[in-house]
Amino acid sequence: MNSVNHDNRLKNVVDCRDSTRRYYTRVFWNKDYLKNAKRDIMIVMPGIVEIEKPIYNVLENVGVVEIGVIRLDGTDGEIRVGYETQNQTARPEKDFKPVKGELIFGEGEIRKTILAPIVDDDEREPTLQFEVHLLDPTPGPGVINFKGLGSTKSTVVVIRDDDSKSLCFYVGI
Ligand SMILES: [Ca+2]
Ligand SMILES: [Ca+2]
Repeated sequence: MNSVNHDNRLKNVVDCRDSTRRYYTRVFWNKDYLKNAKRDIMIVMPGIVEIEKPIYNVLENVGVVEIGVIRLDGTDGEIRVGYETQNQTARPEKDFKPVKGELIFGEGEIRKTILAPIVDDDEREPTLQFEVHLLDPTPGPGVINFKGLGSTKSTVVVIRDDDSKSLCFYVGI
């Protein structure tokens, strides 16, 4: 249970768990504020946001990797989250196109996608990888108690080469 002092309309904010062990939040408004309010209890559940899978395995010729970003444990109000690719063994522009941006989840929206283009070449290469990170989770106007990112804050995109079959080895007798 957490007391909240930064907003004098609020009496209390209580973190709860439902039968599926998901968190939600009940917000109790002050009586003074409630003189003109219709309900004495509002449930405000902006949820959390995280990447759908911790790893994406793709072939080099996939074209574009579609990375799911999901909103869990509530869909009240608008929330925003930034994203950015981070190089590892995969080289920007040569192996993948770096992307960076912001996703906006409107009220009720539970899934967005990040599109990360993969570069197909004719070279034989080892398996390469890069990461996609979520950053700067931000509640929209009027949204309180946004818990930000869930446990899967980043993902690894593993790119397998598709050119090795063009290499032939002949063993002479
Ligand atoms: Ca190729
Ligand atoms: Ca290749």
